Amino acid sequence: MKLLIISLLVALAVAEKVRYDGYQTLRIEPKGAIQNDYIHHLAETLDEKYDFWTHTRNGFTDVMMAPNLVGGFKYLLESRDIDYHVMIEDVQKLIDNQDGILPSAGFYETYHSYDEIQTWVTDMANQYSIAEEMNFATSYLGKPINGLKISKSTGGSTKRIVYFQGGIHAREWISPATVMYMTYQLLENNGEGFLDEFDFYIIPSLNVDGYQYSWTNDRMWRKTRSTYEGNACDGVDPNRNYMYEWGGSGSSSLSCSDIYRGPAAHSEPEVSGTTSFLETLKDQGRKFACFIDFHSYSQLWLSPYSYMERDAENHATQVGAAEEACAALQAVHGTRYTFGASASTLYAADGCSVDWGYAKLGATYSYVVELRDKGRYGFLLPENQILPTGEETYAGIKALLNSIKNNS
Ligand code: 0X9
Ligand code: ZN
Repeated sequence: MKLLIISLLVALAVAEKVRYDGYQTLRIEPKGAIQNDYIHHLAETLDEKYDFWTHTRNGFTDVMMAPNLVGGFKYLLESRDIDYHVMIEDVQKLIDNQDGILPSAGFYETYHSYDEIQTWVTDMANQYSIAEEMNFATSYLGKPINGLKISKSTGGSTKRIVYFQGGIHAREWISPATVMYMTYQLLENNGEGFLDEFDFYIIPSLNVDGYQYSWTNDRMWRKTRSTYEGNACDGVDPNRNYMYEWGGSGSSSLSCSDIYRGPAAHSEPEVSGTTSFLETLKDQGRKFACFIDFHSYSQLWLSPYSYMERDAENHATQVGAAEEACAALQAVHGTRYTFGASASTLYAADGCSVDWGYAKLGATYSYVVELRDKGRYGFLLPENQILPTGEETYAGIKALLNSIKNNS
């Protein structure tokens, strides 16, 4: 009987999961200003019903849609002579195939659940004397957002801070996986000589509620899991929730949008908690050298500003260091990244972490890094790419930190 109940419960839990059978992802490649403006307009007006995975101002846009919407959408594009192709035929098939390629995969060759990530944090802190477990914040659903401090200093440090965060967008699983791999490498290699210069603060998975939800209920979930009275949909895009130029045109006021900015800046405890943690360090007189928010996908290394096409005062320095990072990254497995200022390279997005890290926290080297791939798998990057992504990104980070070291 007990077994029956358990299997019924399991069946129910499985049945609850959102399925993406027959969902397609199209890659749209508009040409010229009229087509570009039209796609931009579609992304702004249809984004509650269609899932815009990514879009660039003057490049391609990837959009996922339910089977019943595919025909109409293709017709819309064809009638305007806009180029597109089907990038993913059946999203559910990719979700089903995503794991299980490596027969006896190691820890850094598989994706890990929220619980496993938090256990990993504790294990790292226990294993390495230079690592210390940190509770950065608590999520909307009351879960701890834990991470690590890596430092050689014992109290009263005046070293510049390097800060990494992963997993702000739930479905971008390669982000926490890469941050964990790099943290492990840093610990194994005793800080790679960087600990004389910097203290590291690292959060592998920031949006823990959303991440968990992407494991249990909806693989394509992006936002937090907060609920606000009067809102039709749950969740806020945490990367539109930062208190810098919050509430502009590169975000949405509609709760069902994937770029919903939330009812107020820092409404999300994941954002308010982690930013206050960092601000406290700043108030104690600490200087931030580097702030990186890891996302996927598109292979981009972007600096401020994001809220509009505007070059930061440190634009040349930022882009120069990003170029060095991307060259070192490419040298490992040949993976090509594009670098530049965020809004000019991608599209304007306000209330983003990269702008906050630069303008409010004062990190000269503030970036948003979009990891692999360029759309073949998108958010559903197979597990056999975790290790190579980790290796190349780590090489990029080391080059970046060396460049920061040499630049003052
Ligand atoms: O839109 C985002 O938050 C990031 N892309 S993602 O596909 N991972 O969601 C990029 C933010 C970078 N800033 C600009 N878009 N300007
Ligand atoms: Zn993202």
